[in-house]
Amino acid sequence: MKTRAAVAFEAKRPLEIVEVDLEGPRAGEVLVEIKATGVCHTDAYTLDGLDSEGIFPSILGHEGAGVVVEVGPGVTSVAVGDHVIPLYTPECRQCKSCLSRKTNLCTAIRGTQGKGLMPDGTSRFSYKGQPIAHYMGCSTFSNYTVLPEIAVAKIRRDAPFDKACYVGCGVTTGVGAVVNTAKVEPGANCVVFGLGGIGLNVIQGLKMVGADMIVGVDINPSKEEWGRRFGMTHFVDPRGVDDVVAHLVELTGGGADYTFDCTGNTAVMRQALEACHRGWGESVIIGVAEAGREISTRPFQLVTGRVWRGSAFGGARGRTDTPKIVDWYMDGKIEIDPMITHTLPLERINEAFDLMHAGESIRSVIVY
Ligand code: NAD
Ligand code: AHE
Ligand code: ZN
Repeated sequence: MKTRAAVAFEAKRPLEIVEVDLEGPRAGEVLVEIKATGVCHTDAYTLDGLDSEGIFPSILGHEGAGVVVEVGPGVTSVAVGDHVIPLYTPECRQCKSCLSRKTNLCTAIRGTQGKGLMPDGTSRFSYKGQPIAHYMGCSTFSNYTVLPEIAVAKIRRDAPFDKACYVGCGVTTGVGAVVNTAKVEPGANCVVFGLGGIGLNVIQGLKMVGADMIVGVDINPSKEEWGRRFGMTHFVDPRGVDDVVAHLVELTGGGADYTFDCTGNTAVMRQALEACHRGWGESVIIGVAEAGREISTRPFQLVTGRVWRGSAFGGARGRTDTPKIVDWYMDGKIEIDPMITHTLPLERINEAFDLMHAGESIRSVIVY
């Protein structure tokens, strides 16, 4: 079939809207009509040529929601008409990682996914006879996409696609980092670095679990109002203080119980670790750093009890947890609507990247 898609032909070049060819689902795969997709900073980072796994040409996008329109042979867990969220972190429930119960990082198809291919080692997308790579196993910047059955989460039918799509990355990543990765307890003092589409979801997760102090740090002062809207209690613009770590340690009475990096900046990651309380403070890295970057700190920071950990997709097990997060939204436990600052047609997708780079959006959602 033909489908409309925004193709990344080259790094650092605007996406081009073209009709691409899409092969139908093979065994264990499903064809999904994407109804809406968010634009995450990770899409921008890959398009900007900063992703060591970036492949071109490819169809980016990994924060979508849609409807199953065809299933391949042997598919049993979803059917035509089901509403689904594509999962860049699948859940096969059979691999060593899924069975360990220690991680959400299913390894069943990670190898081919990182090469922009379906699990059988081929691409379903092509343009003028040349293959186009899939992205993060999702490619939601295409109106139709093919996904492995283990990489779709079935969600309730009354959830609006243009909001539910955000659960496909940003909401789950932020809220999940609090609930699943850090397991923040009520009364904790916390610091969130970077108040964008992810950081604000960390903040609403912290509020939900009853954190005491929720300090937001951002170089964009317009983010103060956004942070307060979702439960932030204090705001720090790092450019307004001499030493941001010392300032945060003082503010939190000796250091934070939990800090979260939602910037992808390795210098900030160091600040986030060092702003933790001696003896027990834990820092969670959520931000994705540019290819070639490394983190550093004095080992003494770890010797004296601070903990560095990371969180991918909020530690959520895709097929199990994502539908529950959609329920939280539908039941009013978490908010999504106010974070979606822009809703655009596919033809205007490049504006979504411009708005993000200008710090003018929280989340832009593309509706097909
Ligand atoms: P965003 O662009 O919406 O927000 C980033 C925020 O960080 C902005 O408000 C910006 O002003 C702020 N910022 C930038 N530099 C800063 C600095 N030096 N100090 C303080 N604040 C600073 O991006 P997003 O969509 O929220 O994504 C945030 C990061 O999380 C990105 O690196 C993205 O790739 C990553 N991410 C990771 C996962 C995961 O599973 N680990 C999932 C989604 C996104
Ligand atoms: N491809 C990059 C790594 C990118 C990365 O860390 N991705 C996060 C999700 S970001 C969503 O917006 C993730 O889930 N990582 C786990 C995984 O298996 O990719 C690189 O550095 O090569
Ligand atoms: Zn994302």
